[in-house]
Amino acid sequence: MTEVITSSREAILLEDKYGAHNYHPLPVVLSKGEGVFLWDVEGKRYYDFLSAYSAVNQGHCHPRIIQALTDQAKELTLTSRAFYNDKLGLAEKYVCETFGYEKALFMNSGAEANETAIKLARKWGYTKKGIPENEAVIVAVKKNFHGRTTTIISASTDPSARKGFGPFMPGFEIIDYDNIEAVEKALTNPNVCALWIEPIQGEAGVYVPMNGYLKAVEDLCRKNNVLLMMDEIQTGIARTGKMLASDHEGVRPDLLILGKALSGGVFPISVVLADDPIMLVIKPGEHGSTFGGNPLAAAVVMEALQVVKEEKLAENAQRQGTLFRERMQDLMKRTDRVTLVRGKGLLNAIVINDSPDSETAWNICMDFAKNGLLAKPTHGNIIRLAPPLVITEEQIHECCDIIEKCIVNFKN
Ligand code: IF1
Repeated sequence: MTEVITSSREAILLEDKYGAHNYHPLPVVLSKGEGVFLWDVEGKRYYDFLSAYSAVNQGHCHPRIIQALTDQAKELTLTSRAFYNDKLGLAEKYVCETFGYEKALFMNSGAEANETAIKLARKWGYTKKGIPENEAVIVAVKKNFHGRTTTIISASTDPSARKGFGPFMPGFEIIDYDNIEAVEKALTNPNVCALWIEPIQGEAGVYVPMNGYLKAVEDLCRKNNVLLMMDEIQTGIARTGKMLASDHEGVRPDLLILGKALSGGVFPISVVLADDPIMLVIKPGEHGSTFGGNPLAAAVVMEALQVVKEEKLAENAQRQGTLFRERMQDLMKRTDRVTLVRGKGLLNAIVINDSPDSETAWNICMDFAKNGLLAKPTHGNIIRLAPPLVITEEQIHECCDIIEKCIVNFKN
């Protein structure tokens, strides 16, 4: 590499000219990260309140994770699954013991892990539940976000995720989220093999279902012999104040789907966890991936999860999250610009007093950036606020001061 980027403007022009236009980023060009902080190419420091959509829960460039990565990178990075490697089994054991399952199947992206869960659920439906071939139905919910593949967007209700990308994969039924009766009704169809949900809907604007919803859903799945397929890609790994968001209600999914912070944001690692009667329906040759379960990923996963446990990041997310929401409640008393704060642990959102197709949330995020804090709107009137879980109480206060100042002074 000979060319070096020296200004934000240069980097933005370059991406604009040579990169596909599938994103509309905030105009900030980052070149360094450490813990809760990011720096742009001009050297300006920011608090990161996106955490790469909850992939860097452990903080940017966590020294232990980077050490594990570089140590392993010098030994062996990839063998493919045509051969065994000396790290994969250790990582499988570690994730199984951490989350309480009998088997693990590693993939790379979150979308791939969801695809894997879909295949497991369908195959289980045919071989164990006795659903007639090609008739399995997976029940999904409105406003879900599970990834970008053509199968996954077939279950999406977001026009911008779907429009122009059909034809779509059949076999999904879409019901209302946070509605127990809708689940009750949908699961009476004997061809349903799985119910597919996020315990908190991230993309929908950090939508937290009512207390007891997840437990009721789990009970209905058991009663109807339907697999509970839980996408904890964004909510898992301590983000919401417990290792899993499902833990808040003592729910144990049949298929647990994890990604993002499983690697501490170092590179894509995802996994599906299940017990033997489900996982073993897939036989050799029926599913896989060149990179899934590579020794580099195995080393990184173990270290990334150890960091979460040893640094007690779930407990910290719980504590700082409560403090954060208290500060936002105070802010709501002082301005009508913020109408709602919601979330669990350090996965939170504030709702801005404007329409979903306004640019207010975007403009507020631009002010945040000017004042040294990076966050991203989801829809025109919702701002997701999700710092790395290593954030301290003092830093939360400092960040709430920035947020407060920007919102109180904001002018359309
Ligand atoms: C993008 C959203 C967040 C996810 C859940 C699966 C995946 C994701 C619950 C797929 C990914 C990301 C992808 C990112 C934006 C982001 C996102 F706004 F689009 F919805 F976080 F809220 N399940 N979420 O949240 O994982 O294949 O990307 O590894 O730019 O698409 P992936």
